[in-house]
Amino acid sequence: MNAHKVYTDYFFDEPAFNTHDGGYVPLVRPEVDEQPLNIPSVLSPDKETDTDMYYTVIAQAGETQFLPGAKTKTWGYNANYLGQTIIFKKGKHIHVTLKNELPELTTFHWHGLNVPGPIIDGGCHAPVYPGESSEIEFDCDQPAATLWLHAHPCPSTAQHVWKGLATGVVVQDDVEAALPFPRNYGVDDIPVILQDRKFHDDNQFDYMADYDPDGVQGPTPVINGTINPYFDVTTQQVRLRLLDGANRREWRLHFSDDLEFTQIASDGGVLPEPVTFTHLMLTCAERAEIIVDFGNYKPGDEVTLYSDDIAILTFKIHEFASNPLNLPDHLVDVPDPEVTPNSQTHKVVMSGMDEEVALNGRKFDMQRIDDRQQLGNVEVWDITNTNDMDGGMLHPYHMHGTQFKIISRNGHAPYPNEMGLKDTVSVNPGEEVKIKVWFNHTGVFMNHCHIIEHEDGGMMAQFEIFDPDHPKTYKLMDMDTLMNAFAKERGVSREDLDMPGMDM
Ligand SMILES: [Cu+2]
Repeated sequence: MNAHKVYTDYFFDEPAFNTHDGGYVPLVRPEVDEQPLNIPSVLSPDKETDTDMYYTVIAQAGETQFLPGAKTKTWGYNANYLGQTIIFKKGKHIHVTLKNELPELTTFHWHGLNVPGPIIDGGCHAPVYPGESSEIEFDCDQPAATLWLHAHPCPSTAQHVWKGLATGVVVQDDVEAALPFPRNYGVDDIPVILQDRKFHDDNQFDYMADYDPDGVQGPTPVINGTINPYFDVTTQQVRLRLLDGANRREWRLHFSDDLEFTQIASDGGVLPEPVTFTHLMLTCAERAEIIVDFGNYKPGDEVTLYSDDIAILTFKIHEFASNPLNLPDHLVDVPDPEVTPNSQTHKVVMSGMDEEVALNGRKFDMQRIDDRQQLGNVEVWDITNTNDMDGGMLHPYHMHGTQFKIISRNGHAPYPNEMGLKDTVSVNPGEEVKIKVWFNHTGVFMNHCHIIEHEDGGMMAQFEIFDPDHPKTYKLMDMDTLMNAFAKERGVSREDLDMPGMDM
């Protein structure tokens, strides 16, 4: 890399940080022994041919030893908490059996995957009932990226994710494989899933006790499901696939010694150019792949990753061979298609806090299609955050089924690490973000704030991507069916369902 600029601030408006929220829960470093960072194992395919890959993903209940003493009751994918990392190769036809071994319905949403909606996408229209399974298949046809799988059963997404239903999904392709990035999984290429939790009596989660309509937080950092984790560094460069998997929390990341690090990828894949930072903020659902170069450290040294001023992950330096970071100035060509002439501009207004949150002034309705875009078109979506109460709050805006390009923030260029593909963009209070959106598939998809309690609270809408030559009708799930199923599965009356948020 040439002499380059090093960015030393978080870009976002400081008054809008979640620390200013009345209900903000500061992180506290837990007073327990250090644990080795959990590295999720890779999900093995059930079967593999030259063209096709077959997997089984099981949503299951289990117990996790987070803290000394009692184990915590948790949920996960092929694991007790979080899940195994799922690796898809671009160009393959993927078959997944989705199995629900939980006591209640859930859905399997592929966050960031360009697949048809609404069933394969796995939003609220695709419940898998307890003891049942369903089969999906799709072509993996998008650039290498760090995506994720999480539950999305409205309006219980937040509770399902809080219990552990989230895991990393990695897409690999030949373009990324040719770049000089670390890619030895578990050694110099590791997922870092950032979450926070509160532990109650007997080390259990108690989502309802912690409920806050602006997003549930806990004081304890939980990284890949590990409390107070450390990672043994045995290579000069380590690639971290950071995912903000928290319901609400923003992570303001920086290392001890203000160590510089280089972002190489965002939500949808590799950035056109590497960007060097000392400080990086991630908001809910965003991903950033960074490379950390430990070349200035010697065996026995420790490097700490902080969020604000709380240590969340320690890197213990061991002997390694010299291998300085040497990235090209240009990494990949990012698709940037022209906006379709005379196409409409879609308006999305995010407003409110607490129970008042809304999208375009309305609450989510599972049977209402709020917007439409023609397949093949590239159209502008104009996302505004009107929320300036008490300084307002950031809303991370997510669209299912696509990776988009950010055009501008309040008429100015996007942040330097927003030049690649994104599926989630955080919008400052009072800001208007224009994005360019196109799709590979038809379907009904959801768009929403990714503070998960806000989406459960109705800050969500639906749009249809249609092909005029092949019109489709969709049988959409309705809230009554879902709520009655939840009530039956939980053995309570519908009025007693602990589902805050959306008007039901
Ligand atoms: Cu929000």
